[in-house]
Amino acid sequence: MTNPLFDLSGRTALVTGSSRGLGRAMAEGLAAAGARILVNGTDPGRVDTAVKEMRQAGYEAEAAPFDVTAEDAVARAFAGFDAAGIAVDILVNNAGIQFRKPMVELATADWQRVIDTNLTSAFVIGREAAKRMIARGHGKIVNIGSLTSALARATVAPYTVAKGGIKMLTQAMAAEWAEHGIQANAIGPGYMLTDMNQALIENPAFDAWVKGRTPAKRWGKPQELIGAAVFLAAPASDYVNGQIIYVDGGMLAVL
Ligand code: GCO
Repeated sequence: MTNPLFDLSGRTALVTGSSRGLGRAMAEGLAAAGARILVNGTDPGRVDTAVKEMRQAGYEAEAAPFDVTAEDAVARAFAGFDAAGIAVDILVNNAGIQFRKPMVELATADWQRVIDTNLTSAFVIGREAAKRMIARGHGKIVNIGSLTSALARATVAPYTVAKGGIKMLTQAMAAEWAEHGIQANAIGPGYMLTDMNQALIENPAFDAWVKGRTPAKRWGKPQELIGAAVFLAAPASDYVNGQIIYVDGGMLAVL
């Protein structure tokens, strides 16, 4: 029997960047809790494959391919949801890229691309979702931050600034939208086993540093974000707002 506090049946979740990686893992976790998933990514083929695989697993999934950095594409996507009678009850702002380079060598265009993808998109999509959630009197927004929402690491400045911004955007969303029945919160993943981190995973020195610096002495698995994602998407978190839950093996808890 499903605990109604964690039951997402009848709810629709838009998970940006959910054709692979952390987004895909969270999308499948939300689907297993009963949600219908709008699978997003910039590559329609990859999105269609993810939808097919999720349906084969017995989940409810629809394709929602659009570029999260293109404001007109976001507007068209939400107009399409409206026209199809699809209410986005849960928004997971997960889409993100990484770009590692020392700041003195970093082109402004590369800085801007990371900020646009990892931070501004969460504002633009959050605004479109919130307009509709306010009208309905309820909604859940889960922004995906990072350890770098709290601490900086050299050579990933734009990512760090964007993820620090995600933490404060989450608090700003809570400030303006909590009274409308919207709970806006964030998840801060630790060092996770993802394609984005493959170069770090394969680097023996970095791998040793992560395992030494993390109290759990290991990298995290994408599926280990599902618990926090379902909690923040479900009725169980109806009085939680503006918070960030770090799923990091304890890294931020210790020196
Ligand atoms: C890096 C990594 C990190 C992790 C994650 C940590 O280069 O340091 O990509 O940014 O991906 O965000 O929380």
